Amino acid sequence: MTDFSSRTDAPTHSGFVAIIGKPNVGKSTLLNAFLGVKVAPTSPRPQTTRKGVRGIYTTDEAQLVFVDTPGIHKPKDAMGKYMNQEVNTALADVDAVVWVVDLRHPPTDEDKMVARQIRELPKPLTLVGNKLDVAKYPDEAMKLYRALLEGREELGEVMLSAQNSPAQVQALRDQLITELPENPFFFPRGASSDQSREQWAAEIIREEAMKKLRDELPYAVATRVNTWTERDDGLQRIEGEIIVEKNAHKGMVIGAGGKQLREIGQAARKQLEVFLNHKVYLGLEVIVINGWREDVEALRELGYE
Ligand SMILES: Nc1nc2c(ncn2[C@@H]2O[C@H](COP(=O)(O)OP(=O)(O)OP(=O)(O)O)[C@@H](O)[C@H]2O)c(=O)[nH]1
Ligand SMILES: [Mg+2]
Repeated sequence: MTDFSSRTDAPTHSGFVAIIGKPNVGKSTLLNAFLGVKVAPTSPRPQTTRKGVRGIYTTDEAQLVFVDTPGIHKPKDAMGKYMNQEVNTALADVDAVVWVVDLRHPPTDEDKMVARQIRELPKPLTLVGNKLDVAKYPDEAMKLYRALLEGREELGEVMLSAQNSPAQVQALRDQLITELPENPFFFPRGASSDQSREQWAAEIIREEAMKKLRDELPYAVATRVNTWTERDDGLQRIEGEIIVEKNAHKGMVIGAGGKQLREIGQAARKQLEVFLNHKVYLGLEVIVINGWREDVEALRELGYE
């Protein structure tokens, strides 16, 4: 393992913390808030995150690597199985775990599934009650979530809003840093994520597609960025694909007169321009890979491996 920590002689601390929970509770929003940078896609739809993305926060002496994970759920297809597998891998690899719950509601069966997976895990665990800004009975809800971990000792606990309470999010991050083991850094100091820029841009495109599409379509879509070139004047020329699983979906994504595809492209381009601080040309094409969600080979080809 390369040691990137040779800036001072002081011992460095670093480690991995998984952010887990059922779909849609705000895990990716919390990851982005921890870092102050948009690393992961977020959307009002459950099962937005598909792959365990690492987001990296580095100080002079410490490096905290968060692993954002897909929401734990009952899988319906090969994609869903892959997603739950990503959570299991993350749980096995990390030094500590943050369990995010939605304080607006009492626990559901999915929360119970999550609790069963982590209750006896011999790793530091923090229960994060999220969406405090919109919860009517946060204390009561928190009590019910806590009860799912009965018998579990040394539980960290905090209620916050990943979206609206940066001070609490930073306090939690700083607390997690104090618990890191002594280690060299795993990533270079400047890195904010383990994704390539192409993977990151593909996720932004997928986020916008998921927000715009209806019914089953958001789940039938994958995205990929194939080429990215920079012009002399700084313009970023990005060519991407939206992959659907059957021919009939193609027109539904493109929309009448190409309107919907144009809207997805415009929204994604705007986000990319904000984060890259450059003008972006985004070319999008819709292609069909038959039944990709059920096809392990196709999943691998699309980066879900
Ligand atoms: N009001 C409010 N909304 C939030 C908060 N945190 C997240 N959300 C919203 O909750 C929705 C889901 O957020 P995500 O971060 O995508 O949730 P997730 O847990 O990563 O979801 P999956 O990847 O699908 O498992 C989005 O619409 C967010 O804007 C919060 O603190 N308050
Ligand atoms: Mg997510």
